[in-house]
Amino acid sequence: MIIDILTLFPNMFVSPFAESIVARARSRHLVEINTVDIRDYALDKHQQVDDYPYGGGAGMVMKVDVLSRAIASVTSPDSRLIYLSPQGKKLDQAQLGRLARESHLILLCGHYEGIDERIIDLVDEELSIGDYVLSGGEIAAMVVVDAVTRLIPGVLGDDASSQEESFGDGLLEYPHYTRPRSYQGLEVPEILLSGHHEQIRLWRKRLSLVRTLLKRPELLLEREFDQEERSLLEEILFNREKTS
Ligand code: 4GX
Repeated sequence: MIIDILTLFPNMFVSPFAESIVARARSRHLVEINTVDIRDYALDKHQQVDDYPYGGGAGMVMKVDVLSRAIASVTSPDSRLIYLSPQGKKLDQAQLGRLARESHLILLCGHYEGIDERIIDLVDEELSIGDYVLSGGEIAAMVVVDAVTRLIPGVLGDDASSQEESFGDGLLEYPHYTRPRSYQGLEVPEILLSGHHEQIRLWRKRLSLVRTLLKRPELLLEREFDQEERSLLEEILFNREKTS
């Protein structure tokens, strides 16, 4: 996948994408991440990228001609242009799964009061990372790149680690433990030391269900349950042994 990021602050992306999983995915050529400095497409002698809003009011608006040239410089037949904004559809793991199947994403980072509305006509989709106001789209773009990259086939180990964890299957993660077995009187649950893989799997599934029920019950409404999960939920809710 190719990801082009259009920004006035390309330096902001250097270290976040030079570390950890994203850096490794880049060096293995599983993802190519480029930043484009929008200011390079301001052609006047002051390299002006923003201007006063028509109609008056506070703040500045990013200029349509500058943005349009910056976008054209990276557009390809299969690129998808995404504008990060609080007015967008809320990002979730399902949206990310969809983005991870694209071959070329262009992320447009707005600043000031936003972009000239005429650019919205060129945008394929508007995405929000949450209902709060950032000072620019850069950090939102970093969130998208990080969360999409780890879904690209081959980026994580070939185990089920991207699917198994929180939200991958619509439930919160079960608790994890590593050595030492006993720490200041706090013990690792006995079942995890037992070597009974099937019982461990069921214990983990039960704890995922309990956690989700207690911490994020609304997630359960968006999810279907298989027979095993129904039986575990019944056991959790009514303290009964599993029936069917
Ligand atoms: N999820 N921001 C966009 C510029 C802006 C201002 C007004 C449209 C209208 C954000 C978010 C976010 C800050 C990025 C304002 N655009 N982006 N920027 N929440 O808060 O994605």
